[in-house]
Amino acid sequence: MSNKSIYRSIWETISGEERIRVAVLGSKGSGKTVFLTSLANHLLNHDPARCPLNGWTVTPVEGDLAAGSDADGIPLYPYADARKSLADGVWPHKTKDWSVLRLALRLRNGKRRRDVLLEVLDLPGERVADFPMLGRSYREWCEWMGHAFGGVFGSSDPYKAYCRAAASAKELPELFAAYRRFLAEEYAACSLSLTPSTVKLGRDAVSRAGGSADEFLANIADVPLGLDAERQFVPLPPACFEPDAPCREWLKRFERSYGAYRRAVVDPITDWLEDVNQLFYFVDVLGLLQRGPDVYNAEKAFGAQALRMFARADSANSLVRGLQRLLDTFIRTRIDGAHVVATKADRVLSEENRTRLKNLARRMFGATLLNLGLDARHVGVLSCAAVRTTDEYLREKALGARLDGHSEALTTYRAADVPEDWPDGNAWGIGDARFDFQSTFPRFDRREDRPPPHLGLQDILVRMLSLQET
Ligand SMILES: Nc1nc2c(ncn2[C@@H]2O[C@H](COP(=O)(O)OP(=O)(O)O)[C@@H](O)[C@H]2O)c(=O)[nH]1
Ligand SMILES: [Mg+2]
Repeated sequence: MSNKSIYRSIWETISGEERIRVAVLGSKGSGKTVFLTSLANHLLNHDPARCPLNGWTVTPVEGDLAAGSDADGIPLYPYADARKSLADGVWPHKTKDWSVLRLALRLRNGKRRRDVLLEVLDLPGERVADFPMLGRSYREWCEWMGHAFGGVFGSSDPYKAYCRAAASAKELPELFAAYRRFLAEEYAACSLSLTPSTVKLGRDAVSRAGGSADEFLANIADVPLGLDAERQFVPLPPACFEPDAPCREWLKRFERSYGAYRRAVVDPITDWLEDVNQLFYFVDVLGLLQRGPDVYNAEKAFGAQALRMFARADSANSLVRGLQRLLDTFIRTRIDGAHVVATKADRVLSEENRTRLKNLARRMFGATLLNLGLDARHVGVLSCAAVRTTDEYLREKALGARLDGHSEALTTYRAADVPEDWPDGNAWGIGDARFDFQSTFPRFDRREDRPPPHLGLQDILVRMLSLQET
């Protein structure tokens, strides 16, 4: 048990309040922020008819919905703003900073009563790419980068080219230019593992993109590879650790800059995560079907890496232990549940399609989940729509939804079917017409005491709050 877990147990004994810490992770656009808003709305205004929880009812404990930041300086999730945006019929803006939703709740079921402090993390997906820095010295991180891009997640030619350039680089600008080139090529190949992640999403909340490698490269040309221009760092290949390698002179400098970056950007988040007991990894299966095999591969690598960070340290499974030694410094959590959630399930018609959605997510991450070393009853794959934006006309095999941001009018359209398995890579391209799942606009009532319609939110809540029938 970590020190933190001991503190938590003591706190729970004194206060009679359980603390449940939840990490919601997933790549950009997988639906985390919308989920948090709907979840908070339902818990603050629980209506068992809208969200049945095995006989439990939830009421918020008065006065604990402070805005701003909590005692540790962690920003609190801007629930009111996000809800207002959704009630205005627009999706929330992209998440630029991490934040925590904190809800003090009283749960009742007959004579049973529980007081729960629920804390849920909302994290911009980009930051997950920095997690491998956790617990690693600069040198260990360099080794990890070599492993990760040199075979474990697929062999990266741009990384090999970068290593060759680094070994012969004479000046820092030359070295940094070579690393930026590598980042740009990875970006163009849809990789989600761009680190340091502030290149993609600055701490000033500026997000950078581009249509091609060159365009992305132009957009990051002046962005520091580290906290600022004076504290830049890049991984050095093994050749640079040889006694008389010229690039060795940069070692000390990079060690310092790397340490500063880790302390400022990575450690606060991973410290928080150390005390997590429930993990939900979100995946936008429908988006992947639309975007083709490159994005699928990138998401699979990214998700597996994120999930494995939470593997139980004491896992009895030797495969897990072997993997951890090889590539992960993992988060020493007390985690006891991990779920993968296929989101936006309201964009398809019927239970059958939603089951297929779940199956596709299981094919991607099922094996990784089982290997985390958790009790099999506490891992699983679910599908969900945090807000249901469509009406279902089963007989016509059609959906009705607002497809246009400007009008209130509903459009009725034939919804595409989810395939039974991931398509064959060669016969699956970007924008494949078979996977035309429409984007819709949110439906939140202006009245806050009417939480939004949803699909399957209760299944997530039951697991998150441990409300399973006994
Ligand atoms: N139809 C539907 N679309 C959703 C739902 N949740 C998210 N979306 C879509 O996915 C986008 C990204 O959601 P968001 O929560 O911001 O993703 P995040 O980057 O993981 O926080 C939104 O702008 C919506 O277009 C949902 O429950 N139903
Ligand atoms: Mg977000």
